[in-house]
Amino acid sequence: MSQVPAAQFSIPERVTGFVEGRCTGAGGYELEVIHPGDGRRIATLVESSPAEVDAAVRSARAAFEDGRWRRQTVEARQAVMRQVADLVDVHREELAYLECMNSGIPMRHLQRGQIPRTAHNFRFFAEFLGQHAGKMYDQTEGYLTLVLREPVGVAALIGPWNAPLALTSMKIAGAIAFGNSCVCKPSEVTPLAVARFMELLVEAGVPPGVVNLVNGRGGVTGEALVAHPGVDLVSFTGGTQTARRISASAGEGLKPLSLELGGKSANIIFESADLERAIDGALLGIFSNNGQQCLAGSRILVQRAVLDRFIESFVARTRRLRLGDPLDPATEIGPLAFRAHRDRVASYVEVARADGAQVLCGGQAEAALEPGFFFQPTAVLAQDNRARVCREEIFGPFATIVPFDTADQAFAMANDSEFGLVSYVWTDHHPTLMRALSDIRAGMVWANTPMTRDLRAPFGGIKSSGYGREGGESSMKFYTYEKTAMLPTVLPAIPRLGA
Ligand code: TXE
Repeated sequence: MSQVPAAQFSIPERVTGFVEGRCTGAGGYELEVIHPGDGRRIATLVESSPAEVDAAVRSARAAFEDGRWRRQTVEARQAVMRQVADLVDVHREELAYLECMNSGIPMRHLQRGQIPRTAHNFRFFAEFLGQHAGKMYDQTEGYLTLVLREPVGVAALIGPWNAPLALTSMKIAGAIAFGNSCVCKPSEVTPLAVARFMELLVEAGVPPGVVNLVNGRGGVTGEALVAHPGVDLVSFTGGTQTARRISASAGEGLKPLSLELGGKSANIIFESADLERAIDGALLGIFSNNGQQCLAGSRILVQRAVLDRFIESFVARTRRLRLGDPLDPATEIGPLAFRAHRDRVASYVEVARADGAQVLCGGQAEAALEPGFFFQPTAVLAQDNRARVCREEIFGPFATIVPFDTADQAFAMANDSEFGLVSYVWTDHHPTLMRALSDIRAGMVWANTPMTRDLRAPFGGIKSSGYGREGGESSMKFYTYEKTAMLPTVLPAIPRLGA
C-alpha cells in the first residue's frame, strides 16, 4: 500500500445547521458521524429540530421576499457564482478530505471527479444564466406577448450520501442561479463537506439566508422540511422508498417535485464490440464510487459468443482492484458509506445463490480491513434476468452478469426492469447502436463510452428511477415559472362598458 498522507485538515467536533449565514443551535438530538474506513466516530451531528427547520425556511423566505439576491443584476449573481467555484478550487483538498473521511469515497475519485464537478456546477450555471433567453410572440396583431421566467421561491434540496457535495451543489447552483432561496438537507450520514461548503458560499458573497442548511434524520428533519408550508418546491436525490414518502407529503402541499432515484441499469456488450474497451467501461461502470452510484451499470448483459472471454478478463481485473484506505491515492475501492449498508450489500450474495447465480469472485466483507465497512468487489453470473440481483438495486461493488443471444433479447431484458435511469451499450455495428438508442427505455444511453455528463443536457430517469430532470434548461424549467405579459404595440380601443 502506498503512503497515506497524514490528516492535514481539521474536522469540526460538532456539526449543526447553518441559517442566516451562521451555525445554529448547540443542543438537540445527536448522531455520530463515522469514518467508514475504520468505524471511528469523527464528529457529532446535532440534529435540526422542526423548530430549527422552521427558522431555516423563514430565513430563506425573508431573503426571497426582500430580494437581496434575486433582485441583484445577472452580472452580480454570475460574479458571485464564479467566486463560489473559485473558492471550491482553492479549498479542493480540504473538501476532498472531509468528503473522503465521511463517505469513504476514494480520494482519487473525489480529486478527479466530484470536487471539480462541484466547482463546475457553479461555473456552468453562471454561464447559463447569461445566455438563456425568454420568449416573445408577435403574431397577435397589435401586441407583443412576452414570456418571462421568474424564480419559484424557496426550494427544499434533499441530498444523498453517495456523492454528497457534487449532487447537493448541483441543486444549490441550479436553484440560486435563477434567484430562488433554498434550504438544504444533506444525508445525516455524510454532513461534513456540505456544512463546510455553506461557509464558502457566504465567503463568496451569497447573501446570508439565501442558502440555509438543516441537518438530521430524514424522518425528523427531512419530513419537517418537505411538509413546511413555506417551501415552494422540492428536489430530491435518494432511494425509491423514501421518494414515495416525500411524494405523498409534497403532493399534499401541491409542491413541484423532482426525483432522481436509483437504477438497475443495463450495460449491454455485443459480440460486435471492441471487447477490451467494453471491459474497461464495465469495470468503471460498476466499481467507481465504490459501486454506490445511481448510474452504475450494475446489470452487465453479455452476448453469449463473447461471454467466456468477458468473464475471464472482468473477473481477473476485479480481483486486482485495490481495496483499502480511501485517503490513499492508489485506492480504487474504499469502504461502503455505513455499516448497515455494507451488510445489506453483503446479504445479496446469499440472495444471488438462492436464485441459482454463480459467485465468480469476491462475495465477502473484507475481514482484513475490519472494523472498516469494506466489501470485496464481487461479480456473479445470473441465469437470467428474473434473479433478484438483476431486479433490485444493490448499490455497492457488486456486478451481475447475464448472458443473452440476440439483440431483441438484450433490449427486452434491458427494459424488463422496475427502473429506467441510464444504460450503456457497446458495439461497433452501427445499426445495432441505432436500435439501442431508439429501443432502450431509460433517461440516458451511453454508446461505447463510460459515464460522462454534459450539464447542458437533461439528466433523470423514468419509472421507479424518478421523474424530473437536472441540467441547464431542465433545471431552469424546474426552478422558475413562466409568466406571460402582453404589451400592446399601439393603444387598443377599449370597449366602454356602462358609458
Ligand atoms: O437513502 P434515502 P437510503 C438508493 C440505494 C440505497 C437505497 C436506500 O439503493 O441502497 O436507495 O438508501 C433523506 N423525508 N439510493 O434509504 O433515505 C435522508 O435523510 C425527507 C440511490 O439510505 O433515500 C437523506 O438526506 N427526507 C441514490 C436522503 O433522504 C428524507 C442515493 C436520501 O436518503 C426522508 C441514495 C423523509 N421521510 C440511495 N427519509 C441515488 N439516486 O443516487 C430520508 N430522507
